[in-house]
Amino acid sequence: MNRRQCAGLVAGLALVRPGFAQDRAGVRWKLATGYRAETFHGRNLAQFAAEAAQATQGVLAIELHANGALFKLADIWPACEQGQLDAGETIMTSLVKTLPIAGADSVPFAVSSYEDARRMWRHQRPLIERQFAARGLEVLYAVPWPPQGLFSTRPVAVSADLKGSRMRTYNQTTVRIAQLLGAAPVDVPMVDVARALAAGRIDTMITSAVTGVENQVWSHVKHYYEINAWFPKNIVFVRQAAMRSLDAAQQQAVRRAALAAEARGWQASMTAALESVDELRRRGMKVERVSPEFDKEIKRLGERFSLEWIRDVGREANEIFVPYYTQQ
Ligand code: PCA
Repeated sequence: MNRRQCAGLVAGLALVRPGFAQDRAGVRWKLATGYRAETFHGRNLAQFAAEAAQATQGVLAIELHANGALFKLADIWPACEQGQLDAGETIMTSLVKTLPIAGADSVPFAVSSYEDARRMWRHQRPLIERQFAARGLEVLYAVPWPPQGLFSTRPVAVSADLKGSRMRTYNQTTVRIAQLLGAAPVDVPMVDVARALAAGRIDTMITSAVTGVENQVWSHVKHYYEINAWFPKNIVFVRQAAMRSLDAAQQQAVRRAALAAEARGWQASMTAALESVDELRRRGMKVERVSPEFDKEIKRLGERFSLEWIRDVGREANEIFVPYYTQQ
C-alpha cells in the first residue's frame, strides 16, 4: 500500500468509527430512561440536557428517550456498557447482580431521611464511580426517589396481614422483602402499575407516594403507610467514550451541569415527597402510621435483610456502612 492509499484507508476508518465523532454537526448522545418524561426525574433530566447543550455552546445534543421506549429499564445499563447506547438513567438497585454495593440503597430502614440519604451517597459514590469506570462508564449524577411507603388495598395492622398478598415488586431487593413478609412477589414495571391494579394483579406494594400519584392508585388502593423504608436513587451515566468525544472544557461543562442537576433533583424529590402525600390524602386515601407492633415486626425484618446483605456483599458493605454509621 502506498502512502496515498494508506491515508485514504485511515480517513475511511475515521468515517466509519461508530458514534459521536465531533464535527460541525456536533455531538449527539442518546440517553434512555425507563421512567416517564413527566416525573420529577424526567423533568430534571430534560433540564440537564438543556443546560449541557447551552454550556457546550450547542455542541452537545442529548436526545432523551423516556418510558423504556428505546431500551427497557433493566436493559439500559447493559446496553450502555456494551456500547449500544451513549447514556442512560436507571434505578441503582437494579444493578445489584453486577454491582452488589448498589443495593445499599434498599437496605430497609438504614436510611430514614434525606439527610441520611445524602450521607449514604457520599460514602457510596466513590465505590460506585470506581465500578462504573471499570466498565467504561462515567457517573453523572444520582437523585433519590421519595421514601418508600406501603400501599395496600386492605388495612394492615400486623405483618401477618400481608401474608399471601400479591405484592408488586420492581427488582431483586423488593422481591426479597416481599418474601420476608410472606407476600407473593409480582414483578410490575413502574409504567405498568396502574394497569396491574386495574387488572387486580396486585394488592400491595412498597414504593414512593409520588409513584402512587403518577399511577392514580386511589381508585384501587385505600391505605398508605409512611414506613420510610428506603430511599432508592436513580443514577444517570454516560459512556466514557461518548464523554471523550467532547473536548476537555466541554466535558467540564457537562460535569458542572450534572452537579447542578444533582442538587436540583434532591430538592425536587423532597418537594415531590411532600406534595404527593398531600395528593394521596386529597384523593381520599388513608395516610397512616403503622401500629407499634407492625413497626417492630418490619424493623426486625429490616435487620434480617441487612444481615443477609452484609454477608453477601462482604468487605465493600463495610466501606459504606462503617463510615456511614461513624461519621454522622
Ligand atoms: N418509584 C419507582 C422506583 C421507586 C419509586 O419510588 C417504582 O415504583 O418503580
